[in-house]
Amino acid sequence: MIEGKMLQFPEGFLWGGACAANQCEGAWNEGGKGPSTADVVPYRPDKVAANIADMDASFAEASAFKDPACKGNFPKRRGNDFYHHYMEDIALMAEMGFKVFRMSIAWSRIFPTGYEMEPNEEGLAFYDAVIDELVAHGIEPLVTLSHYEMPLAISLKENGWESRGTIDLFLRFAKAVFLRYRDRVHWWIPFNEINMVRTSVYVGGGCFKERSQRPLETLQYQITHHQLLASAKCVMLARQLMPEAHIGCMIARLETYPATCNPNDVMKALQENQMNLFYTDVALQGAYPGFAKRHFREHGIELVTEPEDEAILAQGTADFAGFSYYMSYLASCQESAEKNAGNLVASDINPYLQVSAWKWPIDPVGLRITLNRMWDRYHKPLFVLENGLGAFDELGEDGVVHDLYRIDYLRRHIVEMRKAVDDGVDVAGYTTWGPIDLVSQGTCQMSKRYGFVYVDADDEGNGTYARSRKDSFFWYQKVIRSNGADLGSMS
Ligand code: BGP
Repeated sequence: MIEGKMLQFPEGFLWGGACAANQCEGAWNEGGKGPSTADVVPYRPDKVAANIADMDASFAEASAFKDPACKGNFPKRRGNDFYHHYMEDIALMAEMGFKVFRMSIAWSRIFPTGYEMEPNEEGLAFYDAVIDELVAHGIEPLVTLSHYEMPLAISLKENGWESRGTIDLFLRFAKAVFLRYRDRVHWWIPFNEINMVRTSVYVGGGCFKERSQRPLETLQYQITHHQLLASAKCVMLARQLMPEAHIGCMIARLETYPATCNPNDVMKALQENQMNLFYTDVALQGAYPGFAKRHFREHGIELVTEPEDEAILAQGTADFAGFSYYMSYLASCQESAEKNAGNLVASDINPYLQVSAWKWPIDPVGLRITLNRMWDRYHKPLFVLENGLGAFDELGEDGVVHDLYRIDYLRRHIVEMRKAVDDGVDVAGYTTWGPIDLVSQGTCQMSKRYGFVYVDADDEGNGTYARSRKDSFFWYQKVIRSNGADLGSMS
């Protein structure tokens, strides 16, 4: 029987928030942790994410190993000090009613250089405490293994993910954390935004461009090949060690529209969407799609592979497709002079969309489009793993942040997600980015805030790091309590 459906989220829908270890934990050299690739990224407010700097190996080495006084401003060494505030932060998330918390595990907290044979017990114990606290509050942990960081020692020795040897080192890390947390963690993702490598081989792949002999695009896809293999091997290992767990994959979804109805623009948009979905295609369907092989041929990209690779990719397919969604993009055959900024890549200006203070276009309908598009393609559960508005927040005279702009942004996106559910799309959950203010990935600013909870810290690390609830805190609490039925009124 075909029934008219109601606009509502399914029971058990996973509402929550997401963060990354290197943007929130701080304590970069405590608890036996080794330096990571994120610890050497300096403050760079002038950079937009589309313009992420690649890293110079000698600078990275000097700032991590030869500057024990930590001179310079490296905000990811501080994060929002979650390492010392996790109990309070989890209590705040529980107060909002979180069902899930997406977090990452810093590889260099578990294997400080990446080459140790045994994991660092102090690092494991820290995540034990965090996970126990989440579970005690009825919050499901969803763990990303690699979120834009790796032990700097692997980066320097192997040139990060350019080396095939990094796969085994990563699997050692994955195995240690699977074994330790498998009784309490049922949702896992091997890589955050695995397509980041197309923007920065350093951020996404721990790789120093100048140390590679390969042309840039070949290098990017060689790194990707190793990460896709690692991801597939993680899936296989996880199935063996915890058959009930959900193992996903994740991209930054760059939903791309044709700039005009010129068929050439439409074709360009199609191809850009294909190359964005290439990563989830391989992770979910287990093979390189024809369009990617054609792209490699036409661009002279030759990857070094081993005979067993096809079988590994075919066997280790993921269970669900996770993605971040911040904005949509335009494809045009005309070169446009002016561009907006954006997550991972810059976008041509779409005259129908407003932009954030960082010039990221705001397009809630694009979320419904991308959910439908991904569902049509994969027919596997989807998970919106990141969404949110980076904004300058100011404390009102009453000492509270009245972030109606953030509520408006999130509400519009949730409305469109609800419509997608009504379209028949299977959406497992929604985690907003940075529920407790944290350091920006692209610019390292603390002042680019996404949270429901304000953290008293500035870009230089001054402040008490005290937490306070913004207006959006109480709004999200109602959203969760009503399972998305009560979104307040639209502005
Ligand atoms: C995503 C990353 C996150 C996050 C977010 C917002 O691409 O996975 O780590 O930070 O973008 O970007 P930014 O922090 O640069 O505003």
